[in-house]
Amino acid sequence: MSGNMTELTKDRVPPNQKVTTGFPVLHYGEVPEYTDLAAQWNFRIFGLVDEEVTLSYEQMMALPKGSTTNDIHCVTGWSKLDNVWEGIPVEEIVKLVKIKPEVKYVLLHAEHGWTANMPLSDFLTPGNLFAYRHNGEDLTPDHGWPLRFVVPHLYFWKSAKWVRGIEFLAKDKQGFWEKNGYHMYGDPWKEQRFAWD
Ligand SMILES: Nc1nc2c(c(=O)[nH]1)N[C@H]1C(S)=C(S)[C@@H](COP(=O)(O)O)O[C@H]1N2
Ligand SMILES: [Mo]
Repeated sequence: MSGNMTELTKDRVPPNQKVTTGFPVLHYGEVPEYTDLAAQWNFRIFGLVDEEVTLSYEQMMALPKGSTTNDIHCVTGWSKLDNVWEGIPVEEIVKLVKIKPEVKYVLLHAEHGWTANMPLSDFLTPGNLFAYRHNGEDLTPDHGWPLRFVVPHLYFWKSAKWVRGIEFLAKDKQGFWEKNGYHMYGDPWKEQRFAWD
């Protein structure tokens, strides 16, 4: 049985990744603490849009819900298979603004000024989600509560924890890890770990 399992999972694990059953915590900086989300939290959709939108936590949670399943691949070498995420599908958020035709990239903004970039088409990929639950439980603060982005097909560093906004851009702009040497795109199947890969 476990032999079969190995065969089955082999195709799901990109080169030089090891499967873990734990859920490692990885980020730069402090885990944000909130005592009152109504007062301390909002979500801003801005950049090259006709009219920018700011949502309260309550407005965000009132949007239609969805779920997605992914295999996490962290650039540091661990993979965690079969994660079920519940949250707000990316298309429900994008509906709230009119994106200008020249938009080609997105920069996600998280707490403490942390950012992550990706092409617009990767941001809009069906299955991407602004998540608040993982495997049937509310996200813990360590893993990005109250809200984190999940982009299943890229290395997990693009899945911004404590996400607070979306900026639409015409030109690509490095995010936090990208400024620190990580790849601009981050395809785990092509091992795009670092800028020079
Ligand atoms: N805001 C923020 N989001 C972040 C990071 C970060 O430093 N800050 N690190 C990224 C990295 S490198 C990884 S591997 C995942 C880790 O998510 P986890 O701690 O839930 O496993 O979060 C990503 N999202
Ligand atoms: Mo990572």
